[in-house]
Amino acid sequence: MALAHDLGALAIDIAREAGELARVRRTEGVAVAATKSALADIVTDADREVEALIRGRLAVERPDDGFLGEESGAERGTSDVTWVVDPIDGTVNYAYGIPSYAVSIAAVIGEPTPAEWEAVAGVVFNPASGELFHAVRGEGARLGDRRLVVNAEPTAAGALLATGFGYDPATHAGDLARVARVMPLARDIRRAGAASLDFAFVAAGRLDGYFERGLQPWDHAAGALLVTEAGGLVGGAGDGGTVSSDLAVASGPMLFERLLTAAS
Ligand code: LIP
Repeated sequence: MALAHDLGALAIDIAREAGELARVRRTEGVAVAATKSALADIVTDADREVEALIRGRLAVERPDDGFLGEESGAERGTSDVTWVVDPIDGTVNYAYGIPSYAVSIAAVIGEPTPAEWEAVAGVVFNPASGELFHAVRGEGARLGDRRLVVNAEPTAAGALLATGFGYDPATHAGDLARVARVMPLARDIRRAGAASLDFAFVAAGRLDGYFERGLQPWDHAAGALLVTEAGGLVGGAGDGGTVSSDLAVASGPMLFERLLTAAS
């Protein structure tokens, strides 16, 4: 699909520029601009500045497309393409200076909701590590130029799994109960603090699987495509087929059903 390939190339170019801005602002010192859904749900001036850069580039390059961003909201376009953007995923890591955060940009076609859209291109770029994960539908997932493949199944020691916890303390008991239900599948659990990188690490075989409740569309739009283009499966609550705020699950094919059942 020539369009998807072109959208992917544009996403990479913009992600690199946006990531460099985020990296520079981090070196200059990061200020919390506001809190959102909970005291722990922060937004920094850099989040807003980086999203403005991304949105501005897209307005020039793809003026008819829609936009759905964590910080500046949604705007429908007149084309069939919507850009789903988390300018700095792993905001709390970013604010604390933990070098595990990413610019996440996805191009989707169709209705701009996770249950309806088809992601056709995605980029997850960690400017602190320089690692740029990218995928175009039908063309595979890559870290730089290296093709990515998920772990088909965990070793006999169990699965190395990642998860996360919501910003609202009232959700922590349920999230911890979910970890307890999943633990019999695991050799260990990682909590890296950036959903897009968790998906990217599943795609790269650095994790056997990932599960989390409470993700927003911009947290998973690009990362889920990385996983499926690397031969993995993604899904969530209900029929298990769609990632949503109720539940996100991603893994290689042999683990997926067990992980989805335990995490549901
Ligand atoms: C974050 C996710 C993380 C999750 C946090 C938050 P943000 O996104 O990447 O996996 O546990 O609650 O949703 O807020 O840094 O863009």
